[in-house]
Amino acid sequence: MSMPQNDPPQLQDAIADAISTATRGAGRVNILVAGKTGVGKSTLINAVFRGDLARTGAGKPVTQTTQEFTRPGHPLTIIDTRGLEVGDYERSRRELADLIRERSASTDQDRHLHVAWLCIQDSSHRVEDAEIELCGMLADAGIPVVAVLTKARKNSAFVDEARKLLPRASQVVAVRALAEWIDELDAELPPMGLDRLIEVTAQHIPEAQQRAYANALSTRNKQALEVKKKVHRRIAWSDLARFRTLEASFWCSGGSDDAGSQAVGVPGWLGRLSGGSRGVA
Ligand SMILES: Nc1nc2c(ncn2[C@@H]2O[C@H](COP(=O)(O)OP(=O)(O)OP(=O)(O)O)[C@@H](O)[C@H]2O)c(=O)[nH]1
Ligand SMILES: [Mg+2]
Repeated sequence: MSMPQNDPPQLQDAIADAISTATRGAGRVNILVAGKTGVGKSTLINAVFRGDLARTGAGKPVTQTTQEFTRPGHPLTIIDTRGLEVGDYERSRRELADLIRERSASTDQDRHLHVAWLCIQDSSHRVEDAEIELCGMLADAGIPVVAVLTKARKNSAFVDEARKLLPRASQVVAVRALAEWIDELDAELPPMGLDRLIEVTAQHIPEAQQRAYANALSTRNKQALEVKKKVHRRIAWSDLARFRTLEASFWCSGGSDDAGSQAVGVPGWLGRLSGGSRGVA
């Protein structure tokens, strides 16, 4: 396990202030953190919260299930997800898709996802199809995506390339969550980019909240419409069955009793469809 130890105090204050400003009076804000395994998602969360909340580590994948982190006094939740792994990509993708769908449709606004941090290791110098697909999946759900180039060096040359490769990402930000000792320079590079990450995230929050709310509303409306359609279909079939019974008895009785439809309550539209004019609506 590792934790950020060398954040300068002014950076810590800037992060705390930016989070407070971003979330003030805005209800809960939920940020989803996703990306390949080992790119530094959990380390980034610890850096933002200045704590040792999420388990991190080298070697094998660490974060196995979705975990939520909040900091007392801040209406911000960061959701750490299982890393996308080459061998098990389908499972991670499905879990993320389910999470996005369930959160987007939630009637509880506090569960909506407002911004996503798609983490890509800066030194990889490449964006994989899985990351492009994930970015599209998030953008399709109306969630603004900030591509975060992790473990980055200052003035990363990859930022511009990543912008081109991820046109659906709203922003690309390079960060270094941990201070790093560089032998060649005989110096320590301090953490960087965290304040910028919070700043660009904050810019998206008001719009993201409105959009998340609108999405949930439209999903609920769609669901309500589906229920309505099903009920209508059910009514139509049962009416038709009753109409057939009525029609059979009408012809059996010599075809003269036109009051029969009223007795069994055939709806007007069905009566009109069948050529009758006396349906009871
Ligand atoms: N030098 C340096 N190392 C980092 C940085 N961020 C993360 N790491 C290291 O990268 C390794 C993986 O970090 P994690 O945060 O566990 O990565 P993850 O994306 O959460 O990985 P999974 O949980 O397996 O998906 C750890 O050894 C971290 O210490 C950084 O900014 N600089
Ligand atoms: Mg992790």
